[in-house]
Amino acid sequence: MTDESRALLRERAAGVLHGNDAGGWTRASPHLYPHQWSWDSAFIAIGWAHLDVGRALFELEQLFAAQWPSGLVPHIVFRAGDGEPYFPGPQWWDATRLAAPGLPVQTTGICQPPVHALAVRRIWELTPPPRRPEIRPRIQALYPKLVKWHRYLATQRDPEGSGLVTTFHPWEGTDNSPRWDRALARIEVARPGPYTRLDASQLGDPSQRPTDWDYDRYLWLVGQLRKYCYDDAEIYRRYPFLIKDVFFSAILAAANAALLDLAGVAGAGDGDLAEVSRWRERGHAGLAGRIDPESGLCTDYDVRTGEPIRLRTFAGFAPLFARSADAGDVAAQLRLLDSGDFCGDPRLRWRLLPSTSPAEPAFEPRNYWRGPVWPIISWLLWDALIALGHPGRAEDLRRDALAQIAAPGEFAEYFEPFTGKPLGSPQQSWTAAVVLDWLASDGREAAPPRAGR
Ligand code: 9WN
Repeated sequence: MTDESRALLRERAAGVLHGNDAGGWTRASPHLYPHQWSWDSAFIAIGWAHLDVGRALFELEQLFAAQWPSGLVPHIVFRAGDGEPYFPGPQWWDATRLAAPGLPVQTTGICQPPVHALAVRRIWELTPPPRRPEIRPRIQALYPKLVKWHRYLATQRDPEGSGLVTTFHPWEGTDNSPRWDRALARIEVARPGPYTRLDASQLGDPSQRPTDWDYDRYLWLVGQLRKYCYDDAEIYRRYPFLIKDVFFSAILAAANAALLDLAGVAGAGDGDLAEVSRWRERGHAGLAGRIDPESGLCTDYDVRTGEPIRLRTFAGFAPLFARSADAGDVAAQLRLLDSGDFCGDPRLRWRLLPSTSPAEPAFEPRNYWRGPVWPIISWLLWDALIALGHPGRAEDLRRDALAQIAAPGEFAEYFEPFTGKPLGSPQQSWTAAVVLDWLASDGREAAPPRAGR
């Protein structure tokens, strides 16, 4: 890319964030997702950090203002007015009344991968020295909330102490990933009541979105969560969809490492540090124990049936996303990453990790989490490859990821892996945010360990 085209791309990415800025929080996308989403906010904050570190931190402060007393950070904070509809809206969840009555805003009652501590670490790295006196106390105020959030995941979502987080709903990150198909298929009668979807018509192409079969089950599960008043223990006893999600768990392990890196800045106490270190170690051990000896991929498992979920998806690289300490595991995973089942498939337009392997029978190149490439997943992998000491592979990834977005010139939600066609929502905030970070990261691959005082 020429300097001129990079400058133009940067300007346009910044324009997407400004365009979606609702004043202190950012819409995940202008029409399809008009509210504040949890892990979107974390990536968005990384993008804002390149424009204004104070604004970046405010994004997360706003999100954590909706944190539940249990520590859960809800997956959506419903901040847009009635004029900007999203389905399913707050009435489907009734979550704050049932589980967090003091909250000033309506939220859903599930959560998403905890990318937030990674974002805070990046914000601090990008804070120019003159602004540190202003930013440091704000990070100090946010830090205990991050610890509380991670504690919720490490305890309420892992009563077994396995190091692996149990997810309660496909909407806890990667909606229609084939990883959930079997667990959803076990739900025989899913009558959530009448409803009208908005997503498929808004996008104009239902083939890029989950099916009605999926939505029936998503909404029925929301009804079950409501019935159990979002009580984690009760859900664990009675609810049908409980998955040990290795990708979610990997992000928690990486985020725990980020909290440890931020300890000096935040003035963290010894008790917190010992606890966070324990969660991180337990996370690494839990993931190592889920590597399938045959495929080398990390496997989720279904808590209800005890069955492993053996599918070739991006989540199989959880030890990489977690920045595993085991060099042997990392080397084996890197070989798999560039094998013909993943980035080495010669049909790929760019050598980027697809959400589902083209070799997997469930693969669909245009359908959401069942095949397309997601820039935020590329970002997480890139960030992990740097931390793991693989600058060359990280740099190739960054170059391809930028080219994928620059070619059509669209900040799409996801991309068709063979043609590079932009799919899903245009002007997706988190896509613009990771572009801003990539564009500013020349030479970052060679950087020494990050986030000092
Ligand atoms: C449901 C906002 C969100 C992302 C999710 C992505 C998609 C929502 C939807 O959009 O999910 O939460 O309506 O499809 O799957 O990861 O946070 O960008």
